[in-house]
Amino acid sequence: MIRKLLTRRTALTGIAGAGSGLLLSGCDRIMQIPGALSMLESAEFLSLHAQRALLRDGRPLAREYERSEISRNFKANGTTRPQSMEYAQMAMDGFSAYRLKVDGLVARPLDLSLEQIRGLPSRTQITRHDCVEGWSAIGEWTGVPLSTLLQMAGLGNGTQYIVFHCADDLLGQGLYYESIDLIDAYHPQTIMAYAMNGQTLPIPHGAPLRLRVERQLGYKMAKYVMRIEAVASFANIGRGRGGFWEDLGYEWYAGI
Ligand SMILES: Nc1nc2c(c(=O)[nH]1)N[C@H]1C(S)=C(S)[C@@H](COP(=O)(O)O)O[C@H]1N2
Ligand SMILES: [Mo]
Repeated sequence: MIRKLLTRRTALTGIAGAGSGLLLSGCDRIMQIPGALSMLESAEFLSLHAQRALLRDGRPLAREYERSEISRNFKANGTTRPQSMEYAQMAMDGFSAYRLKVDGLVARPLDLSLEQIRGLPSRTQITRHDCVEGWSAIGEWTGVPLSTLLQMAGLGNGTQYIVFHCADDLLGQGLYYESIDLIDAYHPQTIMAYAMNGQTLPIPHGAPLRLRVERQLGYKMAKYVMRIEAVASFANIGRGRGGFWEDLGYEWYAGI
């Protein structure tokens, strides 16, 4: 609501700048309360309010399945082992040197080991993965809710998207990446998974950490995530369409 006010205020200021001046009443008065603007612009503000507002959006959960419905063969698709030396070295040591970075428009950038990530409250869900290529598979995923990480980092006001930077270069087209909006970022089934079907996440499925964003198609679910970045716009990332496949023509919103 306040974000709307801010947007409206910007719009009103714009109109005023164009010569009106008459419309600067209600919203702008709020901005004249000493400290209001700095409070609104503070990094803590969005994490509190975005969370509340987004949790209220009423979007249903994706269907969850029974253990007995888990697919015996869950295809691994796209990259099944990143080629870089850095990744190979981390994998050889059981990812003990892995660090997840959370940065961009955040108050407290994070730099977390797998151990620290596994120590956070977790969520387990059995869901169906649908690939745009026409196959589906049911798997059990355990990980930390993305909302927990975003709360720890304190999203800055102005954040519109969360970007996931991956370790793999696919098809010689550059590093895989993806982005989602804050509604999906705070959705309770959006997790950073480190386990699949009760086992440590296998390399073909994105070890050590991969995104599950259960109301979208498979290509949104970034594997081999190294860095999570809060941004106002993804125009300057990759080729500017919000993801690896999006840059090659797929839809940014891949809802199912
Ligand atoms: N980093 C990375 N993430 C990725 C891909 C990829 O090639 N690299 N492929 C995507 C596609 S198209 C699908 S269907 C799923 C496949 O996940 P899976 O290998 O666990 O089945 O990962 C998605 N995330
Ligand atoms: Mo896919």
